[in-house]
Amino acid sequence: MNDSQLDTDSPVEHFKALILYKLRYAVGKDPANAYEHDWFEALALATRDQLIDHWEESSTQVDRQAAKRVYYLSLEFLIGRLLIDNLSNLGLLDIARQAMSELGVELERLREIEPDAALGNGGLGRLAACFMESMATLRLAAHGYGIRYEHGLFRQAIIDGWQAEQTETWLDFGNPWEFERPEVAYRVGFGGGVTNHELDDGSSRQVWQPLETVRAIAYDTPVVGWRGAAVNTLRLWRARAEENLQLDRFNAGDHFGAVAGEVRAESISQVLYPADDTEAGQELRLRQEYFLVSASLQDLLDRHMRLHGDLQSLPDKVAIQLNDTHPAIAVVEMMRLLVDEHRLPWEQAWSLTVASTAYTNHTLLPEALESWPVALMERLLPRHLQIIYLLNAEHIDALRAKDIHDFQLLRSVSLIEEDHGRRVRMGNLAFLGAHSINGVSALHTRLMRDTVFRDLHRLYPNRVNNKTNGVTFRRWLFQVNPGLTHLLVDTLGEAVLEEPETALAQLEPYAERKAFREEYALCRQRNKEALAERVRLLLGINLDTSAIFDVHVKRIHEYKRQLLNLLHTVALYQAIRNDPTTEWVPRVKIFAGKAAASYWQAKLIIKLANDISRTINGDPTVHGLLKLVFIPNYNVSLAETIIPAADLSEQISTAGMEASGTSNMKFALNGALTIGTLDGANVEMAEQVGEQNMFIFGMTAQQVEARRRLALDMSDVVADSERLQAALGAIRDGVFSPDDPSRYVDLVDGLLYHDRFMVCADFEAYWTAQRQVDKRWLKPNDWWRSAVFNTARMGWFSSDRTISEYARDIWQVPLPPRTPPQ
Ligand code: DL6
Repeated sequence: MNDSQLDTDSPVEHFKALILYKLRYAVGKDPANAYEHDWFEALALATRDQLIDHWEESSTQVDRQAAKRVYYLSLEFLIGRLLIDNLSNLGLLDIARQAMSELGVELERLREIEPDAALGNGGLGRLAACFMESMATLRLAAHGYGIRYEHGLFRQAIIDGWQAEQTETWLDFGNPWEFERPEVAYRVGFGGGVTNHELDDGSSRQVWQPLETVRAIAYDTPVVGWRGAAVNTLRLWRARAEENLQLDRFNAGDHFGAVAGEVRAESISQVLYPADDTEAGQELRLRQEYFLVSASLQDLLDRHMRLHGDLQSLPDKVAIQLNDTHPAIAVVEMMRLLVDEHRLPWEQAWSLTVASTAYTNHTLLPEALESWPVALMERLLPRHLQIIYLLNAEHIDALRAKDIHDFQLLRSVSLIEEDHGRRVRMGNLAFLGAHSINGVSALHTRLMRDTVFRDLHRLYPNRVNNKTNGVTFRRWLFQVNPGLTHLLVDTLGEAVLEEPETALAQLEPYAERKAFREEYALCRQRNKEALAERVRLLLGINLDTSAIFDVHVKRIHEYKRQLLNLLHTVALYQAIRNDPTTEWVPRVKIFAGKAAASYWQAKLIIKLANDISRTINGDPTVHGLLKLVFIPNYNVSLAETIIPAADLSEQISTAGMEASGTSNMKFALNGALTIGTLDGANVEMAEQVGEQNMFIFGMTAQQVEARRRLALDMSDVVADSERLQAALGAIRDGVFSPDDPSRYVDLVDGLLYHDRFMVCADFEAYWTAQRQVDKRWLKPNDWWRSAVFNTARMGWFSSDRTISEYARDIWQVPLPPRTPPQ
């Protein structure tokens, strides 16, 4: 379509014409026959068109300035839906709404049609998505590299109270945001052997001859910043076989065998996080990690050579950030590419690698610290194992040369774990190969220095640094809470939209104004009604929106202590039943979250939540006072409805175990009060909003450590609390599971005698804090004052702040000045 066909002064008319054009010529439909999905696609394509010129300009400008680029390598990008994100960042939301409405289609309906791109498990993947948006907003030249999983995180169905995993199919109707780039393809090898080639100059060279090669094909999605500031690229790789169909085998009648290679190759990008409780699952996971890393490094080195022509400048032009250890094999692959392919001397290759690479740690949980069996690595990546051995030998020799001979220390900093079968430690590898190792909250970083990386930190004291997480306010305030955003803009002006980090602080005095508090509470009431409606449609349960919405949504994990909240629910239920005449404060307990498919205990916790829900919700004695709902299939979109509707945010992990948390920030930003432990970023939230505006309870990380050393048997603690005894007793005796009375015997015994997560130990403190919640709720002025304060003080938790710190301290990339909106 040429411009004259679109020549109209009205932006709405113009956009309408674009949509109709896409509907006709890209989707192949006319308005009379278009389904809602056709309209969604036409709108998405019309929106994407608005990004292209800017995308081109952003990248040309970076090339022209020969600027440094950030490469964010992550096995996960939990993107969610993109339609509203893109429209809103482009400033087209109202125009699109009006255009669609004039075409007879509600934008809200189309929003719901878009599938969630669930290419991540939880906080780590969502952080990567927030970072991508912030980097574009800050006009920092960045590429995200990930895998284009055919199937994202499983859909959770709740069947008879149990979690059932169902295949997620986000690509069923295609993906209008991406561009397939079949011309951008790299070969990634696996298996085979390494041979030593003597060269004419007397030196030798190792040559890896893989047994199998897979092609990585690029799919690019533009990521636009706020007000269209810049458009960056999220490049996701899809695995394809070298040869799609072995025609000779097919023609010989071996129809399945003819496609076996294709299936094997493509399995790499089939599923996010394949279950790794089998050897085959572990192998596939390592194949995924290496596949992402190899394709991405080949791509970035190609770009670097094309633009700069030499490898010496690599650290000046390239900053590689490893999102956890999942892509840590990058350190070794970079060495392989520089030494074997580009023929750089080993020492030089190593210093370029370290200077270009940085690593973010996201967990201290021993079971989540990756290590790979040496035998698997040898079979799959023989050249990489050689390089790891060489690096390790140099590393240990260098320490000995410095007169460090402490056997325990050498053992602990080695790249190879010798104790439980020989394994390659990916955390140590990432530490050694990076110039910066950062934690994601102040407490987490301190614990990293004191625990997992204690010895490596002593050897390299300047590497560990902290970068407390943040979230993008564009999505987690403006989009999810338009009512509150309008109120903020009416009150504080447009600055809230441009620089919320600073503007929100101006809200503080309004916490003292009753009229403002009432308006604020009204916005939140509307959000609660929207959530209640959603729950009614999903579960057929009516929620009382005047009750406290007490929300615990996140992955189900023992350290996140959904069990502590369930014990509180049972204790409250018993207390109400024992004394129905007391003026109880009505509560709705809202749970949501997925358990890893092979994590039995977490799945049992889901079942328990559903068992308790059935009993409580069916008991007339507590009617109107207590309800529990478990909302199935927690994902980004559901979070977008739940978070702005929460009154109370449950952030109650065992202190020392949650690296940071990011939902804690989203809830507080939207005005929920936090009940939480001094864990992860809760600590810094308490510093920002003041403990008087939160409900902090429980043991500190230090106390947890001390209690663990003392004993995990909690008989003494339980003996001291009748309430806890009664709650545990009811669960153990099958009050909530009459169909299988012994279902929870082991679970309760675990809490009693081996309470690794301090559920019993923190119970009384939690109960007391919950009663403080009730008291504050009964004083609406106090409650809403605290809520407004939470919103006002959350500016620091913007991912723009976090990214600015990464840029300044780790990547050393200057940020362009922020431009005022056009
Ligand atoms: O840093 C993002 C996010 C933190 O907010 C959570 O506290 C932390 O649990 C999560 N870590 C992971 C680690 N998984 N692995 N490996 O998801 O990171």
